[in-house]
Amino acid sequence: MRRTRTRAATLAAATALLAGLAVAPAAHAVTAHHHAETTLGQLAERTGRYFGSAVDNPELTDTDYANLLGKEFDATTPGNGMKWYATEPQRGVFDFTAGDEIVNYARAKGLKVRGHTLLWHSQLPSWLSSGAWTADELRSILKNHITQVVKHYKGKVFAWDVANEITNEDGTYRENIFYKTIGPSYIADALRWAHAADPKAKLYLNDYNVEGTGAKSDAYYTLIKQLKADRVPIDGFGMQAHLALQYGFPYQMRQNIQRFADLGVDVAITELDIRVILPSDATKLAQQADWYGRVTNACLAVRRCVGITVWGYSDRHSWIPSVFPGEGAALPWDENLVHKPAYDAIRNALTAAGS
Ligand code: 9MR
Repeated sequence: MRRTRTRAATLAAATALLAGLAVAPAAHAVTAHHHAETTLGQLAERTGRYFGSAVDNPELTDTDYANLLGKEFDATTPGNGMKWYATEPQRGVFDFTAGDEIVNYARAKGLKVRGHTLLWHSQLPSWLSSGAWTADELRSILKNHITQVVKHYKGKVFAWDVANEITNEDGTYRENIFYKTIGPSYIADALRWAHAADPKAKLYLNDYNVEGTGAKSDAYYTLIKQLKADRVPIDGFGMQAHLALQYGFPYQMRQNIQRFADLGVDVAITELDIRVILPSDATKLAQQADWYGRVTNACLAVRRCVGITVWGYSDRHSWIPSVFPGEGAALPWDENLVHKPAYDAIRNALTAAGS
């Protein structure tokens, strides 16, 4: 919206003057209106992308937080609600309460939902992680889990992180329970089972420390190339992007996104946050803003980078302080739901790309 005054605004200002009121508040209201009109989600949509935020179930009871999330974003990912411990707490007994709660919230707010995650080494129910399974048993457990969960959310989840964090930093396969019991074939099978359960859902592999070029992203490049050659249904690569100022910006991020796109898959930034060593200050927040802008621009530069999701949007709710004591302030809004410089950097990048 341009800031030129409409005839109606001029008339309103004149009326206000006549009524003895100051004009300044009216000008302020125009600015506020301008912000209310274009959300990050809408700006992303103008570029053919989405801009999402993760949400964890308990956060839905934080009304201000849930309302702002629903207004500003056009996509969401459950932080925990669709993980194995939540969806199949006992063998063959499924519980979709937490995931459904987020899907229903998302529907009410008009957000689309990324599903996270069908298979991960972490947050498994103890019946599964402590069991001694043969390869055949575990294969059928995995197949049933994926089939039930993906069928339940068919048409409600547009993309799934099918396999999460399946490689080590050096690019070798992570020795999770599935790898140790079944071997590496579990990855292609998981993708095939998910595809059979919902042929329209976009199926992703997802990991951290893969935003730049290096041994770990090289391993995914080789794996996805092979999966494509074998005609395994793989649609996308998720780069979590849990970044930290003290470790430097990912090396050649745009080129890295591009090389995956060139394999014929989509790329998504799935769990973006950029933590700082506390206390944060203006210098750190400025650098953080620069990085948020760079990540956004790296995605915007590649046609097949389809969207960005922040892992929560406010420092009020973040996984970081409990996992990395002394670090945090990683998100574009502060604890009071006030924008930080990072918000403006994202907004500016999206605006420039969409105009
Ligand atoms: O945000 C999630 C947090 O609430 C959980 O305690 C944590 C458990 O490991 O998982 C967090 O989300 C993770 C995501 O599922 C996978 N990538 C790393 C995320 C941060 O740990």
